[in-house]
Amino acid sequence: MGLLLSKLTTLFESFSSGSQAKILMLGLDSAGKTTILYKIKLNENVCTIPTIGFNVETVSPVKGVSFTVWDVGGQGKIRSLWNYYYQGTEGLVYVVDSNDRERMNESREELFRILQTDEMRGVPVMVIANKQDLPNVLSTAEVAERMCLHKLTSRKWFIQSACATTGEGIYDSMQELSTMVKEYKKGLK
Ligand code: G3D
Ligand code: MG
Repeated sequence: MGLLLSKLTTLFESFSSGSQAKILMLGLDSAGKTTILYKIKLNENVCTIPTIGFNVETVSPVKGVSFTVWDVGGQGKIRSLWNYYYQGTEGLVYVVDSNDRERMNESREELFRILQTDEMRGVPVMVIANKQDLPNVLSTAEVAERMCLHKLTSRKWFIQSACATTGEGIYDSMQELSTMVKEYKKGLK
């Protein structure tokens, strides 16, 4: 087991503090979600459930933490199905391709649309500014600005720069997410 995975195992043990934590990881296609999922998976069971135009990837709970992943954007008719997966979510990881200037607006619109739903009220958001290894990408601060993250006032949020292919920034993002989720769960009690 690599260093990242062993650190994550320890983190996830404390993450859910003995109970479950349900995390969604969303973003436009090609943002890097599947790459991240494989970096953080602690077992071999990434399972893809294909439905028409809508592939959901899940990692069964590892140390009590489960991840559910799909591509957002497009697919008008499919959206109503998403609500089912929103229920009980305790943290959102939203992955952005820092190199995809053209779709930054679309990515922002999708994020805000997701967060508007009742099920996602107050749920903390970890934005991952991914692909920071590529030349001439938007900086993390620029991604935050283009994504209008300052408008997220009724929930905790954090932005982390990352390179999913090397794993850089992934542990830090999970640590910050863990802190936010614990705080959120305390507030629900
Ligand atoms: P998705 O699941 O959000 O759709 P993927 O995205 O994880 O499938 O990643 C899409 C492509 O981006 C993949 O390339 C993947 O290797 C690449 N990628 C993911 N993260 C990074 C990163 O941090 N830096 C760079 N340079 N590339 C990244 P392919 O070529 O396999 O389609
Ligand atoms: Mg994918």
